[in-house]
Amino acid sequence: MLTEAQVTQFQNQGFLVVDDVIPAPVLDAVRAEYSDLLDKLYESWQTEGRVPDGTDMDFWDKLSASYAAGCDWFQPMDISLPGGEIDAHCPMHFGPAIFDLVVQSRLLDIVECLLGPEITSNPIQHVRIKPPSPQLAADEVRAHITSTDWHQDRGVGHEDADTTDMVTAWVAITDGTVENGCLQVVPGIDDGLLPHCPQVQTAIAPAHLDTSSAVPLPVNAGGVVLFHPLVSHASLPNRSDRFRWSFDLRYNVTGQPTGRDHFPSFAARSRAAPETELRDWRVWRDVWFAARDRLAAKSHIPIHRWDADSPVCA
Ligand SMILES: O=C(O)CCC(=O)C(=O)O
Ligand SMILES: [Fe+2]
Repeated sequence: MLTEAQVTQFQNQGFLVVDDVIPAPVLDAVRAEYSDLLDKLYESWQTEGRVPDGTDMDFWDKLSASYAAGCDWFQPMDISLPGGEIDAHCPMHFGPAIFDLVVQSRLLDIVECLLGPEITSNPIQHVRIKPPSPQLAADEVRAHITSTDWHQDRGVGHEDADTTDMVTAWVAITDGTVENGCLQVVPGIDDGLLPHCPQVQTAIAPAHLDTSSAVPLPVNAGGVVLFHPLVSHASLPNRSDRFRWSFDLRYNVTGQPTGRDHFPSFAARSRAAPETELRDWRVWRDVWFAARDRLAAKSHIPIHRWDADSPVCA
């Protein structure tokens, strides 16, 4: 639950940091689920002779070794389809522990204070496990791996969701610190959607944002940063010697466009019709894999609306 002061802060500033939201056992279960997943990925890469022997390696060692070997763990660990062409074999991860996080009652209680009691789990959601900067490949540009450029979350969905009541919940799995690349924000809800450009990442067009008032948003593991979809934010680079791990989840008022309606969403909470809430992680997994099959057979649907040739992007 949020206090009135916290709700007011969110409404005025467009963001809010809340400590100690996710219970430790829920976090630990997510860590264990991802560790099992990486063990399996690593084993298959080792069998293919692509990575060194992992016998004495922990989770972080395996992430480092596979990244250095050019083996991609991001997409197999992500809780979404990619924005690019969708392949019928594209890996994703949906399991019981990450589902428990997405529908965590303490998290939904907070979201309910901001959106009301009819809450849909929005499909714009990602895992971000970010290596220390020196480990990054020189050509690494992915916002899920390296630092994230300035953007508004409204800008990463389709136009039909421009008036959707939505909130981003950025959940820290490791502590997020200034050193390891926590988020930063320009406080205040912008009047509207700023122009974005599909350059290295989809980011606010050059000279359309003054970042001089930007503030970093450190938060401990288990804490959550909440964002209004029109607040401008980015992440700092990871200058520490450890990985930084977060999930960004989004929720919107049920019945409104999600901004990626070709991806699956589900009722996470409904006070009016509790029987419509999704409670089984296997159904969640199955709808995503069914969406993959359906989308792989169709022509590509771009996830962003922005045009690199637009004059603001010059
Ligand atoms: O974690 C990051 O680097 C960026 C996250 C973000 O932009 C978001 O949660 O909306
Ligand atoms: Fe964002």
